[in-house]
Amino acid sequence: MITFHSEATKLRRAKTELNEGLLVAPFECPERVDLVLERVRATGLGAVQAPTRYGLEPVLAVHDAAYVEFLASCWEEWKAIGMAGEAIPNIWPSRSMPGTRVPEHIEGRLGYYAQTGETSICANTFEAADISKDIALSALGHTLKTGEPSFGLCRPPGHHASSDQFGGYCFFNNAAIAADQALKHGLSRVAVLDIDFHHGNGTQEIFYSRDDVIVVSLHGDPLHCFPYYLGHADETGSGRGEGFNINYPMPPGTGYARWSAALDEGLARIGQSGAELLVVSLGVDTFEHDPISSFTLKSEDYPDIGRRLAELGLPTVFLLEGGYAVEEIGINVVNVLSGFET
Ligand code: Q9C
Ligand code: ZN
Repeated sequence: MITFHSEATKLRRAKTELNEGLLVAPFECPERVDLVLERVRATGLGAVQAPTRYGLEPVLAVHDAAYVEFLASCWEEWKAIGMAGEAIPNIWPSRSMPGTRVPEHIEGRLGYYAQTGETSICANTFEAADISKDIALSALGHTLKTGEPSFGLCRPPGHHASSDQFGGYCFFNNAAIAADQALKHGLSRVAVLDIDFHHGNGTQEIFYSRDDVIVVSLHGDPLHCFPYYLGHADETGSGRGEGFNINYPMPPGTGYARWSAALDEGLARIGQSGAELLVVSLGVDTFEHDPISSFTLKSEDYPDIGRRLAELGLPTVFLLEGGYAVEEIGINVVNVLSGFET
C-alpha cells in the first residue's frame, strides 16, 4: 500500500499541553510520525510518496473562512502582543454567556474558535495542518485514480476539528475534507469510518445534516471519555442526514470482542448505504497501553481490523488520527494496513 508522508508535518512542535492541571509536553508530538514511518519502511508496506499541494479551496469547502483566517494569523497576533507562552484559550462563549459576536482581541478570538483547552497553537501550526490535509487529499487522489488503497500519514490529526473550531489536537478535518472532495470528483456517497478511541465530533458536526456522507464512529462513551459532550448513540443525524450518523459508544475497559462486534455492525451499515468509497479515520489510541485512552485492544488485534475492513470491498483511504507516546503506534497502524492487504 502506498503511504503519503511529508517531513513538513513535523514543523508544528508545540511545547505545552494543558493536562491534569499542568503544562506538559504534548502527547500529539512529531515523533509519532517517525514511529509510524519507520514501521512502514521496516515492513516494506509499499512506496512512500510526497504529497501534492492543493491550496485552501478544499479546506474552505468544509471549514468557515474566518476560522481558517484565524488559524493562519493566530500565532503571529499572539506573539505581537507579547504573550509569554503558546496560545492556549482560557475563556469561551458558554451556556451562561453565549455571545455570538467574534471579539477583536486575539485572546477572545482564540476562545471563540476553540472547543477545548489542551491544544496549544504555536509556530507553524497552520503550515502543518495545511500539509496534513494535502497528505489526505493526495491519498484520496491516488485511490480515486487507481482504485488501490492508500495511507495518509496525516499530522496533526483532524477528526475533532469542526467547521469553525479546533480542539483535541486537530485543526483541519482531514477526513471530512477528503470525503467532501471525493463527492466533488463525482462520487454520490462516501463513508467515513472513525475507529480512533475518541468520538469524531468534528466529522459528525460537519456532515450531520447531509446524506451524501455516512459517518460511523466507534469510541469511548462520552459519559466517561473525551470529548464528553458529543458521541451518544441517539445522535443519528438531522433532516435529510437522519440515519446517516451512527455512533457506537463503549465503556472504558472495552476489549476486542465487544469492539469488533460493533465494527461488524458499523461495516454492515456502510455496506447497506451504497457508499462508493471508504475513508478510515485511523486512530490506534484504542491500544491497551495508550497513555490517554481506556480500551484494551492488543497489537495482534489490529491485522484483524484490516481484514474486516477489506471485506467491504470498497476503494479505501486510511488517514492517521490519534495514537500516542508508545513505540507500538507504528506496529499497530501498519498491522491494520497490512491486514487490509492479506
Ligand atoms: N489527559 C485525538 O486522538 N484530551 N485527539 C487529552 C489527556 C484530549 C485526542 C487528555 C484528547 C484528544 C486525535
Ligand atoms: Zn483519539
